[in-house]
Amino acid sequence: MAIAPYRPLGTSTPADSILAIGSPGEGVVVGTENRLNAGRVVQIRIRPDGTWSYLRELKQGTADDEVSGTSETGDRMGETLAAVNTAPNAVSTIASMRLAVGTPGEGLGTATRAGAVHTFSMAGSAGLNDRWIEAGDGDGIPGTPGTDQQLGRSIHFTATRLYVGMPFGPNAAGALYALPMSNVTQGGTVAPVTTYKPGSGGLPPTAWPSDTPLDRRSGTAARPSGPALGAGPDGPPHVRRPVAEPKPSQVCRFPHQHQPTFGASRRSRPSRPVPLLIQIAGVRAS
Ligand SMILES: [Ca+2]
Repeated sequence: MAIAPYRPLGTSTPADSILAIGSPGEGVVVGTENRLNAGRVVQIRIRPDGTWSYLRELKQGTADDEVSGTSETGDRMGETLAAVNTAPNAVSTIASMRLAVGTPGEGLGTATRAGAVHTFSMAGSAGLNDRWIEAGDGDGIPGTPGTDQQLGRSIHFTATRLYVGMPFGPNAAGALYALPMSNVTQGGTVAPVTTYKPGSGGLPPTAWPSDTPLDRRSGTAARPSGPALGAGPDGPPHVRRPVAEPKPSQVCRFPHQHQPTFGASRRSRPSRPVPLLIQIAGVRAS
């Protein structure tokens, strides 16, 4: 699911919300065939009093309807969603209410599960605002669609960019692409894309040892504890980092704990307890 605040015309605050609900396991009937796990997305509007109303359904359907693509078995459209209101204090518009829909099971050519991303507006019809993004199609994701790349498995919106993670190739340790909003808006121009990948831009050379086998289907087996760059479930992905050490103020101490007296020999006499008031004052000041 993904939700964004919504301010209708004639109101002074973004008190409403629009919620997108993905159901990637949904079968979609095309002709007489029920295509399992084709997936779809439903959008609803929620009002401050808790009531809600249906807005629209997004599904690939057939090749000649208003949404790009065709519902096929295993597309899993809606497996990931990202939503943003880029101007929450203004009356919401088609341009400000953005929604991205991941379809990581999308097959492209001979590449199964290559993946794709749709972008829509949460405040307008699907057909007028749908932009299809796949590797190498000119929107800023480089390369060509590859088997099990699963583009769309990790997406995140900010007010200015759509972040698209590609944890399963073609870069062995994953990569993250920040696409400017114009790149993901129907009719928008293609602006330069920022690429984050191990070994460039100050990132360490690898997100995990390069000789570690990776299960490209599940993305979990045979992998050490750190995720691939681009593998975060909902937000901008991350690289492995060392476990943070606690700050002194975060270390729990009990009143009965003793500390050695200054200048005293630890072997010749026992330590004396630190007065409780001093301990409390130290915690409050830290
Ligand atoms: Ca499809």
